[in-house]
Amino acid sequence: MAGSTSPQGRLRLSAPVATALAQGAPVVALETAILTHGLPRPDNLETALAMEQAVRRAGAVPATIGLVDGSARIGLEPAELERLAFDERARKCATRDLAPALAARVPAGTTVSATLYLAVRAGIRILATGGIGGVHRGGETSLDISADLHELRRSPASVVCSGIKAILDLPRTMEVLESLSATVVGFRTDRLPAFYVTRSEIPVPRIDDLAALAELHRTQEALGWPGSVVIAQPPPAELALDAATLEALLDRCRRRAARAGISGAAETPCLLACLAELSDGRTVRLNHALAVANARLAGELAVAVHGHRSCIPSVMLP
Ligand code: PSU
Ligand code: MN
Repeated sequence: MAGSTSPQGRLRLSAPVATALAQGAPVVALETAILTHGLPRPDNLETALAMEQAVRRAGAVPATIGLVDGSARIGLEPAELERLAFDERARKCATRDLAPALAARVPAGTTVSATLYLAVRAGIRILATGGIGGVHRGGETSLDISADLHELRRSPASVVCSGIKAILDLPRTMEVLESLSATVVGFRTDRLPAFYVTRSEIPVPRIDDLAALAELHRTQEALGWPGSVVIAQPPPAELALDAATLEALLDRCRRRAARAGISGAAETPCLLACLAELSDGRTVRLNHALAVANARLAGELAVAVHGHRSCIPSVMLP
């Protein structure tokens, strides 16, 4: 079956995603800034493919979102995904960059903000990523605050992540999330995970089972809530870093970034790349593992939400 295209051709759904959405089957959106700017090649492609596979294994359909050939793809084809993964020109696209990147027909990986915006417009309400953006350290003066936070206020979805990236200012990020009325919960944890670190000091409401997550998702939908729920799952403990080790590495990376004059949208990719180098690739393995685990949980959540909606008695299902 062919995919579907919006009248202006700007939003293109792949055939599997279009079919799944038409049938009301579970679908999970996946972002691609992690592919173009978060991980080194070729691990980036491996991670993106493994995330898709994890969603499929959970029984849902992955919709990896990115910009290719002047349109926003909701469900990149494998060849497009590969092209994006190795394209040196690929931009990092947040919400405000969507129209300029599409108009100029430049390839781009979409951040959580742009992915969330596109996913919700396509009718997808569950998204998985590694870690969301937030208030950068020093953000109280630089005002470098990720557009992810604002999009979490305005696009309704459940966003499965490993909390907020540890390179950021976590307490201030939580304050902004509260001001923006974005709901945050911990999956099997009562402390906010910090991406490379399993837990921070910051308390979060704890949810222990999938059925309760699905109920929360449905309740936000029933309220007509305009924003998202952030579901924070700790990264796999066997690969996670302890907070002190991370801070020591980060200190060196920050000094390096400052010397190179790097700030703004380039800061997150630069710090992630530096941490990968100084940790001998451990953060890359960790990022891969946590992203895949989040994709799996998002897939399971999509199936749980969908299963509940079905009006077919379960005894009649094969
Ligand atoms: N998760 C990862 N790696 C990443 C990102 C998330 O494991 O690179 C990306 C997401 O796309 C997120 C972005 O939206 O980093 C935040 O960038 P900034 O701080 O510039 O808003
Ligand atoms: Mn920024």
